[in-house]
Amino acid sequence: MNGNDQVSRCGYVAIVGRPNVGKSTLLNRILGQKISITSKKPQTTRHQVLGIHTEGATQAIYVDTPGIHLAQGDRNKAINRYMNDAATSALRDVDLVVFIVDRTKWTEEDELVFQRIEHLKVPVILALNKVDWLDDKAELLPFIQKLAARRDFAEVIPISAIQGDQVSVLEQAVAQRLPESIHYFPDDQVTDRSQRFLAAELVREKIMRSLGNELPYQTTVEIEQFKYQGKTLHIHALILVEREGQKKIIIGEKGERIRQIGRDARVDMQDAFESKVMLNLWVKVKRGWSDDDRALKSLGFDDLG
Ligand SMILES: Nc1nc2c(ncn2[C@@H]2O[C@H](COP(=O)(O)OP(=O)(O)OP(=O)(O)O)[C@@H](O)[C@H]2O)c(=O)[nH]1
Ligand SMILES: [Mg+2]
Repeated sequence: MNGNDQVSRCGYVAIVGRPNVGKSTLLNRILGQKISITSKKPQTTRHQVLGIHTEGATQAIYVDTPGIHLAQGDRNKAINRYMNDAATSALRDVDLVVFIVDRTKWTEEDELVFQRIEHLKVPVILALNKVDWLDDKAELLPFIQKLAARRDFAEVIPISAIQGDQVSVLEQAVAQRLPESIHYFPDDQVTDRSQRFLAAELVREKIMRSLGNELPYQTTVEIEQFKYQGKTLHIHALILVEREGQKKIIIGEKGERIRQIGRDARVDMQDAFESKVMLNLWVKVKRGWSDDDRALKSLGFDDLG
């Protein structure tokens, strides 16, 4: 597996934190490609996504997770329970945890995440993200001291996932703590997710990014066709919403919004799949999909280990 006499290392690294702190941005930055979608809105990631980063003799298998969030009102739906479970289950059997916070902002949801990692036996690295947005770096120290009084962190690293600052320091800190082991995945594999999954996610990302506050959470995407005809990849994606009115919003005035979503998604797909892509989008009302365990399962929300 490794051509020199370096020790072979491999292990699982959970990336956890409340919604919107930059977990998926960090994963994409480490891998140098987009495998997990990101947006300004909380609760963008819904599934566990593995990002496999192999460098020389070391293979770090990062687990991107949905942000752990409080159940309240509408958020106490089946899909929200699924997301919190997906995040929490990622903490089982990992070798290392990267706990991400947004600078020195500490909310009730950060506290909730912290309580889930507080007593873990594996090392936890604390990453303070978005420091490119921090005016006064002196703010970090008292914040770190307070947290470090509550649990021993293997390392505390201020980073900017979006600009890449200190991300290699974080990668090093991870690499040196991985157990000696053979690699679990082939060295050229970057994720456990299929291209179909990524295609659906890219459509959802554009929906998240182009719509107002509530609607994105009522939406999911199913890929109905994913096949090559000659050199062109033909993708048909079905956007499911909860209500008729939501369908109208996604389609937009004279279909303008859905065309824009399609154009943006297609650009990313061509990049990701290194192929010409023809993308067709449909919108359909499927009432109650987000609060119905059976419907969720049939839509692929059934991957909890
Ligand atoms: N300024 C700045 N913005 C960042 C940084 N990292 C992430 N962001 C932004 O923060 C927002 C949330 O990023 P995501 O990576 O989607 O966050 P997440 O933690 O995966 O969120 P969920 O999937 O909802 O749990 C996006 O708008 C990112 O561009 C950073 O280092 N600096
Ligand atoms: Mg995410």
